[in-house]
Amino acid sequence: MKFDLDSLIEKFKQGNIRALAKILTLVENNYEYSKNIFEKLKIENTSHIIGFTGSPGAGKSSLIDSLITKIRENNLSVGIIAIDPSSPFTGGAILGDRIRMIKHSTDKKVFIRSMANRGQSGGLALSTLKACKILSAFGFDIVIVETVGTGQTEVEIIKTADTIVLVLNPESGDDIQAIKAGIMEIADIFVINKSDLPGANRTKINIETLVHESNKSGWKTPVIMTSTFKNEGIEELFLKINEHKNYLFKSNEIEKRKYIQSENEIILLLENKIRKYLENKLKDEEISNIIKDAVLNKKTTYDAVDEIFKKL
Ligand SMILES: Nc1nc2c(ncn2[C@@H]2O[C@H](COP(=O)(O)OP(=O)(O)OP(=O)(O)O)[C@@H](O)[C@H]2O)c(=O)[nH]1
Ligand SMILES: [Mg+2]
Repeated sequence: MKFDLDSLIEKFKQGNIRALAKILTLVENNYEYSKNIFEKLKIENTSHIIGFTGSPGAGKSSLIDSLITKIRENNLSVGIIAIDPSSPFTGGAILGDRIRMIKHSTDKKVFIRSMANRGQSGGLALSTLKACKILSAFGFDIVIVETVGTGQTEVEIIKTADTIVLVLNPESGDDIQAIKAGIMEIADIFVINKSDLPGANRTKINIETLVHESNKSGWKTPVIMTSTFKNEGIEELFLKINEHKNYLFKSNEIEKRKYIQSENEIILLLENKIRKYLENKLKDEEISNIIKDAVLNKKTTYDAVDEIFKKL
C-alpha cells in the first residue's frame, strides 16, 4: 500500500471523515504506521470516554442510539466504537437495527466505527484503545465504546473508559452473576434497561442493595431505569454521565483513571512487542531443541518454559 501519510494526517486535522476512517484502519492493522501516526498527531485526550457494557441483547446499542440523540440536542459531537460483530452498528442482518441507525447516518457530528472481534494486530483491547485515542484526537467531545461485558477481555477493554455504564435487564439472573464476577466494582452507573418489562422495580431494588453493600467511597453509583421503547430515563442517564464526569475532575479521580489507562496501554504494547520478539527467538536452534524435548515428553512444558526463560 503506497500513499502519502502526511497528507492523510493533514486531512484528518482538517476534520475529513474519510481520513479519520483510513487512519483508524491503519492504526488497527499496522504497528509501524500506528507508531508514526501517534507521533504526528497531537493526542490530548480531552474527550469524555464512556464505556457501555452488559450481557448480549441487554439493549446497549439501542441505548447508545437514544443517547446520541440527547448528545446532539446538547450540541456535542460523538464517536462510537462498537465491539461485537453482532452489534447493529455493524450494519448487521436485522433490518430494524439498520433503520435505527439511519437517523444518525447523515449527521457529521456522529461517527460510528464497528470493530470485529478478530484480525487486529496486537489484539482487540489494544485496537480499541488506539481507536479511542484517534477519535479523541479528531476532536469528538464524547467517545463511546460498546462491548459485551462477560469475559475478562471485556473488562480490560472497558478499563479504557472514564465512565463505565453497566446495562442490565429486569430480573435477569445472569446479570447478577456478572456483577458478582467483577464488573460490579468497575461500573460507575447501573442502567436497568427495558424498564417497560415486568420486574424492573424489583431488579432496581436488588441492584441498589448490592451497590450499597459494595460501599464505594466518593461516588454514589446510581441505578437508573430506562426504556428505549418508551424513550424513558435517557435524559437522566445523560445527566448522570455528566455528573460522573464532573465528579472525576472535582475529585482528581480522573488522574488516577488516566494513569491506569496509560499503564494499560503500555502493558498491551509491551506484550505485543515481547510476543513478536519471542516468536522470532523460538526459531533459534537451541530453543527449538528445548521445545522438541517437550514434544517428546522428555521434559514438561513448564520445565521447557523455565529453561527458555533463563536463556532469554
Ligand atoms: N422491551 C424492550 N426491549 C428493548 C429495549 N431496548 C432494546 N430492546 C430490544 O432488545 C434487543 C437487543 O437490543 P440491542 O440494542 O441490539 O442490544 P445490545 O445489548 O446492543 O445487543 P448486542 O450488541 O448484540 O450484545 C432488540 O430486539 C431491541 O429491540 C427496551 O427499552 N425495552
Ligand atoms: Mg449492540
